[in-house]
This record gives sequence, C-alpha cells and structure tokens, in this order.
Amino acid sequence: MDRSGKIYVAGHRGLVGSAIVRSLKRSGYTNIVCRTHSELDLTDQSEVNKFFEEERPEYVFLAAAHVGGINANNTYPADFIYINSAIQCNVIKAAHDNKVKKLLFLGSSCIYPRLAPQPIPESALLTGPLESTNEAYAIAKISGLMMCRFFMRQYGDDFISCMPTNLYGPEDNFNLETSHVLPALIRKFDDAKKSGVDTVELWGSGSPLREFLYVDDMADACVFLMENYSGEEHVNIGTGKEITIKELAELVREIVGFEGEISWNSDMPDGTPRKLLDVSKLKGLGWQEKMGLREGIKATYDWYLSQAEEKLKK
Ligand code: GFB
Repeated sequence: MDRSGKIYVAGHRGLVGSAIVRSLKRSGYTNIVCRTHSELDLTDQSEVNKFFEEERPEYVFLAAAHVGGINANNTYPADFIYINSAIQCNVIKAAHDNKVKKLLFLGSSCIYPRLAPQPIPESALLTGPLESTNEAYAIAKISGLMMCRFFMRQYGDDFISCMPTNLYGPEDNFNLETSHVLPALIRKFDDAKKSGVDTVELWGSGSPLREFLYVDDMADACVFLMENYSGEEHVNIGTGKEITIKELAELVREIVGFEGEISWNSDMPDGTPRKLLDVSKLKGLGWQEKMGLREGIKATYDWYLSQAEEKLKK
C-alpha cells in the first residue's frame, strides 16, 4: 500500500476497526478516512455509493459487521444474516465500481464446519455442516469471502479475505447478553469482586476449546496481509494455541482477583466443541503474533477499569 494513499476503515469504532486504525498509524499510514454509523449507514446502498464516489478511497479494510457472542448469534439470526450480507454487498460492489486498488474483507473462524479437522486449514471451507448457534453469521461471512474471490476471478479486483479466530482487547463489547466469552468473564468476575457476591455463573459446560488472539496482533496481521498477500484463497489469522473455557475462566478469575466459586449453567449452549485454526499459511508469509494470552487479558482488564463502567455495560 502507498503510505499516502487514502484508506477507508469501515467499522473504525468497533473492536477490530479501531485496532486496524491504531495499527495503520503505527505503520506510518496517515490518510485514513472513517465514518461513524450515524454518518454512514452501510446497509443503505445509495449512501454507500455516494460515500465512495465522493471520497474515492484507494484501499479498504472491511471491518464493519454486526457481531456478538454465542447468545446474540443464536437469538437474532435474521439480524446477523441480513445486516452482514447488506454491509458487505454494498461495500464490495462500491469498491469495485470506484476502482479501489485493494480491499481486505474480515470474516470469522465460524465459517468452518462444526466438526472440521483440527487445526482447521483454509481448505476445510464448505466441507461439512456449520455450527447451528452461529450459522446465520457464518453464511453471511462465507458469502462475503466468496464475493471477494469471484470479483477477483471475474474482474481482476485485488479483493482479499482473512478469517480471524476469537478476538479480544480494548473497545470490546462488555454487555453480558451479547458479548463474547472473554469480556463477559472480565465483567462477571469484576462485578462479583466489587459487590462481594460469592458465586459467578458461566454458560455451558466449560469444556469447549477456543483460540484467542489479541486484537492489536490481529490488526497488525491485517495490515501485513494488505502489504504482502494477494490471492483468491482467504487466510486464517490466529495463534495456533487453544484453551478450554474452564481454563480460561480460571485465568481471568486469577487476573481479576475474584476468590469465590464458579457455577456452570448447562441450559446455555456450548457452541462448537473446538475451533483451532491452522495458521501455517499466515506464518509461512512471515507473520507472528506478539501478545501472550495472560498479558493480553491483563491489558484488556486494565483498559476495562480505565473506562466509565456504565458506558461499557450498555
Ligand atoms: O465467545 P462466545 O460467546 O462464542 O462463547 P463462540 C465461547 C464459549 O464460552 C461458549 C462459553 O462455549 C460459551 O458457552 N461461555 C461461558 C460464555 N460463559 C460465557 C458467558 O458468560 N458469555 C459468553 N458469551 N460465553 C462465537 C460466534 O462463537 O464466536 C460468532 O457465535 C463468532 O459467530 C465468534 O464466530 C468469534 O466462540 O461459541
């Protein structure tokens, strides 16, 4: 990417988009254009077209998405499939029409079959049934990565895709109904510690395995791919390391300093049993993450404590 080229980061207020903006600035990119949700509704095709015609970005990071944890995905599947499909259709088509030089589409490791071989290689895509709790989101994301692939194949557009594993870090969502597990654990243990409650209830059995990547590492990988990769096949982004939800809960409990008990609510879903990404393709290109899980959780907890709590809990 040209250091002074105009870069549009879609979704710059979110966990991922905000980290991409930080990473771009660290790497010396200065010409970054962003719009808040109220300034530009990405589900509105005419607004998106107008924005691209006026701003003419040369590079696009498509990090805007309707996201959530297992409960949000499972409860609101229509919103997840519709909003994500609309955003990506509008942005990818507008990028094509306005001759964007390069675009990176961000998906998710939930695009892979529920019982995919572990660690999951990129080639496992569309080889089996999806996990039901996030099927709607996964279908939208598969469609987005296929759009990039087919715009590249038919028109030669340099539109690439990456599939990050479970992410966490500053600017995450700490709402207990809709968040992912890591921010939920931080908030639940911190609330319990502060209010003197002696048991924290977590969801499912605690036995599923998950892989966690600090969002600033993921953002650096995105910038790295925009600088170093071009190809129809998507690229996994992860650490190649996994941990059970029970072990993760113990780790977060220790970092937060909650001394009470944990109970497991088996009425809540476990989701997919395991989703460890095969990251040999990304590592083969020369990328390596920096942040370990313990220090990443500490950094996220510090950030959480530094924020106005009421704002985060909305
Ligand atoms: O992070 P999470 O919500 O989503 O949940 P997924 C991961 C695991 O943590 C599940 C358990 O087994 C949950 O049952 N868990 C335990 C909790 N306690 C809690 C809690 O208090 N809150 C939450 N949220 N989970 C998502 C997909 O799947 O992963 C999305 O739904 C996306 O589509 C995202 O792909 C990365 O890892 O199961």
